[in-house]
Amino acid sequence: METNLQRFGVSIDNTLLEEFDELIAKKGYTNRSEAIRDLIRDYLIEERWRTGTAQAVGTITLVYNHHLRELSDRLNDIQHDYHDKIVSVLHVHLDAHHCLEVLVVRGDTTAIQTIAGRLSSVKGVQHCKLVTTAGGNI
Ligand code: NI
Repeated sequence: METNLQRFGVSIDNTLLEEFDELIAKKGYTNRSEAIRDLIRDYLIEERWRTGTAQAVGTITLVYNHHLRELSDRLNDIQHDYHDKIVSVLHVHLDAHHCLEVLVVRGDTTAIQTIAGRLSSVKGVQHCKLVTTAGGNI
């Protein structure tokens, strides 16, 4: 066993463990340890985001109707306000009316959440989803 690994025992209700085992099997885990490690990582990342102190990376996905008056300009203005946090933007013309944009964002979690909040609140944005990760430091 590697020296930086620790083993610990967990007491858990039978039913809960059975459900957990079924779920992780469906997801393709071959053992509980890896599933539990992933859960702990997710929990830690979520907490870093919640407290707003961490540096992180993420994506913001937007879907909007580009025919709405001034909508594209509003979204563009907001993105320029955060030019130092937005690493890259992918724009896809979904059909004759709708656009999809994926923004790769990097910075402190508070700023990233503010960007997503401002973009999602623009009238005419049909969907806005922030996906966050820890930027390789977990
Ligand atoms: Ni477009």
